Amino acid sequence: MQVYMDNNATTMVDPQVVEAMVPFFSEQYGNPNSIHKFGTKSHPAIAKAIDQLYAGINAADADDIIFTSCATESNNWVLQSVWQDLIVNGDKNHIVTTEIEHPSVLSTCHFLEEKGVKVTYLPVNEQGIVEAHTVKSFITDKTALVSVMWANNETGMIFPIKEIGDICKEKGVLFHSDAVQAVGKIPVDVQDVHIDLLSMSAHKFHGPKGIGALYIKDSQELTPLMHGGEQMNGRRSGTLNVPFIVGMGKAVELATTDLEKTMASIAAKRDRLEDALLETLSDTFTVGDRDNRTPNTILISIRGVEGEGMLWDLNNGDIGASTGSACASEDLEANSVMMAIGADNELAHTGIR
Ligand code: 7TS
Repeated sequence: MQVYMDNNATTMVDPQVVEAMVPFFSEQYGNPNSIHKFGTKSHPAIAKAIDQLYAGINAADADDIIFTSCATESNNWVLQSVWQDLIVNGDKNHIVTTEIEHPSVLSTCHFLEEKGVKVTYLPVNEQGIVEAHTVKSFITDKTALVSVMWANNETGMIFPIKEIGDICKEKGVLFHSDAVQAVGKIPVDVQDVHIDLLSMSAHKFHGPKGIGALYIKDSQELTPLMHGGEQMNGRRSGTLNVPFIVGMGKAVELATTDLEKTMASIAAKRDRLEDALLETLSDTFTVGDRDNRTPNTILISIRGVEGEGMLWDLNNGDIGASTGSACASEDLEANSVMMAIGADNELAHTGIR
C-alpha cells in the first residue's frame, strides 16, 4: 500500500473536480474572449467559478478575484506591483515580511532588495509565528506593504492575521497574506479580517496545478504583471484557462463546505499519528501547538535521525513525506524554518513534514 503524506506540497485532484473540468477540454473549448458561441458558451461556467471563490473566502461584491497561473505568480504580482506603484512611483521604500515565507515571496523580496528596496524579514518565536506587536514595531512611514503568510507550509502554524490586519489598517499600510496553506484547510474570511491582498492556489485544496488567484479588496488598483490581451478587465492578460478555472471553483466549494467537520476529522487522525510517534520514539518533538496549526500538518524532529535519509527510507516503504518545501527539498541544507524557530544545526537537519 502506498501512503501519501505530502499534501502541503500538492493534493490529489478530487474526482468531482475532474468531472467538472472535462467538458471544457473537449466540448466547450472555445476561447471565452471570442465573439462566437464556442467561446461565449463557457461564460456561465467562469461566472460560477468566480462565485464559488467569492463564497469560499467570503469576498464582498466590491472586491476583485483575479485568476493567475499559480500562487507564485500571485505573490510576485503583489510584490512587484507594490514596488512599481508605491516605491518607484511613490514615496515609500520599505516592505515588511517574515523570514519563513515561501520562496515565491522571499526570492521576490531579494530581487527587490537588489533594486534598492528595504526589506525587513521579521523573526518568528519558538512557536514559529510572528507576533503582531513585532509587525507593529517595524512599520515606518516609508512602509509600502506588510506581507505575512496565513499559515506556514512546513509547520502548519497559523499566524495572527486578524491582529496584523488591524495594525496595518491603523497604520494605513497595505496588507498581503499568502493564504495558500490556509484556504480550504481552515476558515478564511476576508470580511472578518482586514486584508487587502490574498494569494491562493488550487492544487493545495484538491484542484488542478497551474491555477491560482489573487483576491483584491475593493478592487484597488495594482499595476499588472502580465500585459497583453487585456483579459480579466486588463488586470491579468492571457487566455483564460477555462477548465482549470472551473476546477478551482469546484475545488474551493468542496473544500470549504462543511469545513469544520473536515477539520475535526483530519485533526483527529493527525493527533493519533502524532501521539503514536511521540510515544514510540525517544528524543522526538513536534513543532508548534496543535490548536494553532492547520489540522493536516506535523513537522516532527527525531534527534540524531537525518531528515533526508529518513525520507529515502520512508520512500522505500512507499510512504511519501517531505523535509519541508518540495521546491527546496533536493538540496541538503538545514530546514530554514527550523533554524528560524531556534533549532541547532543538527536538529534543523532532522525535520520531517
Ligand atoms: N505559498 C505557499 C505558502 C506554499 O506552500 C506554496 C507551495 C506556494 C506559495 C507556491 O504555490 P504554487 O501555486 O506556485 O505552486 N508550497 C510547496 C510546499 O510546501 N512544498 O511544495 C510546494
